[in-house]
Amino acid sequence: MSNFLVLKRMSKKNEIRRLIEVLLDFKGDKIKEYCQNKLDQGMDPYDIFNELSLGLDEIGKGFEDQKFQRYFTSDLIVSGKNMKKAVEILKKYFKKTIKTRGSVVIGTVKGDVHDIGKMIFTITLESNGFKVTDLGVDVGKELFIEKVKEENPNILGMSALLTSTISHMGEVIDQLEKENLREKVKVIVGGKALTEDFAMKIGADAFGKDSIDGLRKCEKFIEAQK
Ligand code: B12
Repeated sequence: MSNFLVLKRMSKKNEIRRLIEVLLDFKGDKIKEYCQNKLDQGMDPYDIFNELSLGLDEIGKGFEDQKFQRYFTSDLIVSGKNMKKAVEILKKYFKKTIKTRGSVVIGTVKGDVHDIGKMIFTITLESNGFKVTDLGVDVGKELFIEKVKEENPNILGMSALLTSTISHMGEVIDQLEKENLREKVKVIVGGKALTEDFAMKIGADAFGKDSIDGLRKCEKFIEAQK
């Protein structure tokens, strides 16, 4: 391997190590400093989320590793808290559009409490003119249906990060059909545990691989409804 490649790999490793250090800082001071430094350097807030997500991925992998578990539930908790702090700090830097383009009801499905990705998707939608009603986490099909009836949104969004909870998305879609609501609302799903294939199999209208992809698909729905 050339010296250049070795150096590049080393600096990437160091960057990830630094991200993990920031995400696992128990006091939560380093994340504020990190976000402020990146903003001062002129980095886009969305790119800061993406960079931090690389660190979360590493922590996730180290948690999952059966042979050599490097991270534990406590690390998931601390990194989750720090990532939420980053969301709070960075959300005010997203530009706002005044004109409302459409409405979205969103939630993380039953049994699942992961909400960072959903929050980032929500901020992305809101800063691009969507009115979003966030139902929170661990949302059962009854509440999704009730809110679709009550708010008549253009789009229903569901998030899931656990392979054990993704099936609930299909149950919500089935219930929409049973109650003759399916034609009235577009359904978009997302979250780490999902694939495009799965989304199509359960009858969703779209899968968002990340929040920008999700936004583009929501924009298409609104365009098509005009
Ligand atoms: C932080 C974290 C936690 C925190 C969550 C804090 C919080 N408030 O969200 C806590 C500590 C609570 C937690 C708990 C658990 N976790 Co956890 N967690 C993570 C971790 C490290 C990061 C998740 C995250 O926020 N990623 C960053 C965001 C930005 O990414 P994202 O969610 O994928 O979102 C992006 C896109 O997917 C998309 N998106 C997301 N939602 C939606 C929705 C729509 C509609 C659209 C369009 C797009 C979209 O946009 C986002 C931005 O681009 C992941 C590892 C990982 N890398 O994912 C494990 C991970 C998800 N957890 C895991 C596990 C196993 C658990 C626990 C079961 C652990 C345990 N034994 O207790 C519990 C389950 C609790 C529960 N019932 O939900 C596993 C899941 C494995 C699986 N496939 O099922 C993972 C993958 C770790 C691993 N590799 O093993 N966790």
